[in-house]
Amino acid sequence: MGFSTDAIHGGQEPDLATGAVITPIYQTSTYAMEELGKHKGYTYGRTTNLTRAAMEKNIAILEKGEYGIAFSSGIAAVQAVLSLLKAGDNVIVSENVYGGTYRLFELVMRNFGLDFTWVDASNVQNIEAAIKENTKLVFVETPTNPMLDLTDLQAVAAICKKHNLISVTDNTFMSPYFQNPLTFGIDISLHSTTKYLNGHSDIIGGILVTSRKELESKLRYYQNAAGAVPSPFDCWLVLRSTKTLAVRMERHNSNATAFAEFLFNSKLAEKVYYPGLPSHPQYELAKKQMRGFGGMVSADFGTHEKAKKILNNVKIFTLAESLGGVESLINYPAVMTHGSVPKEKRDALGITDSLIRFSVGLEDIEDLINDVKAAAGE
Ligand code: P1T
Repeated sequence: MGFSTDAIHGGQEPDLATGAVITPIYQTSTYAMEELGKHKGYTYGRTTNLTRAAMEKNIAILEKGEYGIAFSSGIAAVQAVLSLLKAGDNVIVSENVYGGTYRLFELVMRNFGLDFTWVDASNVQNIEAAIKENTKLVFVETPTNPMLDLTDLQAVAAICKKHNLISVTDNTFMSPYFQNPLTFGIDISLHSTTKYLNGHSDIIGGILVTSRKELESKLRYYQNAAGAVPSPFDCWLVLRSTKTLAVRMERHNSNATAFAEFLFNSKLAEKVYYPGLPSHPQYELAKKQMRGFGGMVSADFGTHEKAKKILNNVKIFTLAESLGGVESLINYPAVMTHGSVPKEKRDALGITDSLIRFSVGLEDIEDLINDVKAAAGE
């Protein structure tokens, strides 16, 4: 089936009780047993919920995987990945990831005996060179938040297979519409469903997708054991939203491409980061492993004053954390999304005091461009 057909129908059968075309919100914490030990496959809401199961299957299909395991936030999904490890294990991570992922790894999970090695994963040789005896997992975000660096997924999967490591990709920025890590041999694809999958800035959620049964069993066990599950209503909102994922992503992509070209050509910004610009150092890789370039654009405006002027004066872009919604957001990574990353590390990555990240939404592109022009005083 094509992507949109799967998005609209995948994982969703008319309701068994009534024939309702739309999967109902099974807003229940528990299920009646017919007699001791006899039930319909549903026992307790944390363990199983039909709305959640439909959403998990739907996204698994879109990611070309077998199993979806949903969590109450993207970060809870990242945490769940770490449950596959034990104290003393090492994880190799792309050095630029969402600031909350950095915070969880370095400032929380290191205290539990996990070891993290940060590498520039835009060159996969750095990953192979970093492998130690205790390395068990490789975690890459591609494109990265907020620098939009890419990692060659096929190469990462090959390295992980050779060294018997679990490979994980945070695919949040691309959504399953533009990139499917499992098709390159990656073991687990991760999403903050808060972003493009839900797309309307009204829930917090996360999901892991895998085709490896033994990983699914462990992650499913952890989902119930640790209990960071999404509510039935939130699952229903995501399920409703994936139906329009294809049309939304097409528009995010065309708007962001036009927006990045405007920033690049107008010389308003000193540097523009967008994988769809031929000037992006990994443009060829972008065309190889992604079917589009997404809706995220970052730009360095040279001075903090110029960046601040834009951040404080835009009218259509909203100054806020998050991304991937229908409305355009503007973010200042140095103190917002990446405030937990030490300044020296931020500077080395390019997350300067003059960097702005744009989540380009679905508004009319002329309005978005004019908004930034006016805010910059041009
Ligand atoms: O916010 P939450 O649903 O917990 O997702 C965490 C997360 C994981 N991975 C990536 C790539 C992300 O961007 C995020 C969350 N990011 C933001 C809130 C942000 O503004 O970048």
